[in-house]
Amino acid sequence: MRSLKVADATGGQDFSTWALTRQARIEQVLDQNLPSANIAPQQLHSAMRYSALAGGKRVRALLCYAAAEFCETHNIATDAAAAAVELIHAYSLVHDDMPCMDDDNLRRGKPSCHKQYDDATALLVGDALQSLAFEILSQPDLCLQAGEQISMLNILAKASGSTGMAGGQAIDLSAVGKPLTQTELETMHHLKTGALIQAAALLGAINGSSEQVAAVRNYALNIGLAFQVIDDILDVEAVTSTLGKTAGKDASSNKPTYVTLLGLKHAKQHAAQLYENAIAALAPFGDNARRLRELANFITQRSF
Ligand code: GRG
Repeated sequence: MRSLKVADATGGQDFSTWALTRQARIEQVLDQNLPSANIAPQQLHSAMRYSALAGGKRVRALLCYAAAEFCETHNIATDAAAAAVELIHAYSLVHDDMPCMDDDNLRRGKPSCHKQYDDATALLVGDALQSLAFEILSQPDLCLQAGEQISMLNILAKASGSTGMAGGQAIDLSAVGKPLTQTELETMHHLKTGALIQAAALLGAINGSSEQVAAVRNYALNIGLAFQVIDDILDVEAVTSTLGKTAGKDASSNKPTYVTLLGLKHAKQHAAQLYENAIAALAPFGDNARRLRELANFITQRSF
């Protein structure tokens, strides 16, 4: 896995070490929860593991862990929440790459799921990863109050569904070749990318005070959008080998993006403003919010 390189200016455990530890942890949690490829149906289980393991920056899991540490409540339920969000994310990438959606052959530096296996398997992989996410988060032994656990399930379900990620994807598919206003583009990305990013942070903050939860919500709203603006910029500026997915895909698919709408310079300014908004939301919390700030920095400075 590629490491997240961000200089540590404040002493203590640097961000890279913090992130690598948690990336290794989420990899282990996912590995333990995904069915073995030796169990029938072997091909489906093999394809689920292929799509969900050993790849990706694990930004959503890191957000979940950082928010839990911010609220000083990191526990077994945080691992379950982080895994559930990463599984929903993995499912969305598998389906997004299929010929009926974005039709991409490369994901995380490897052939996308439907290329490595076939379309029917990829469809089932997405379905099964989504179900597994909810299975993990609904386990009865997570040491949570029932109401709290239902709230977590509700957060994840809403963020994934037609008024969240799936709805954003529907708007995205219907927007190809059409000019969108900045407000329309923002609504689409709040749903498609932002909703799950916000859910990741809110699940981590499930035991936080109302002030902490409000700050995390505001932070994640801004950083979720910043994530997408940077994604649009990288699609133009980065190369396929660095991204691990096809660069220049937005332009070749005639998709409206922040770069086509605002131009590269203003898209970068917009990302910087969203980063500032995210940091401002954490202002009252001093060093307790350090990891959230560092993650905001990573998300907006990343090169892949
Ligand atoms: C199919 C319901 C459904 C939804 C798909 C998330 C999504 C919606 C499509 C992915 C297309 C895309 C490239 C969106 C841009 C933002 C994004 C989610 C990028 C990929 O996330 P990263 O960079 O990926 O966190 P890794 O591989 O690091 O996990």
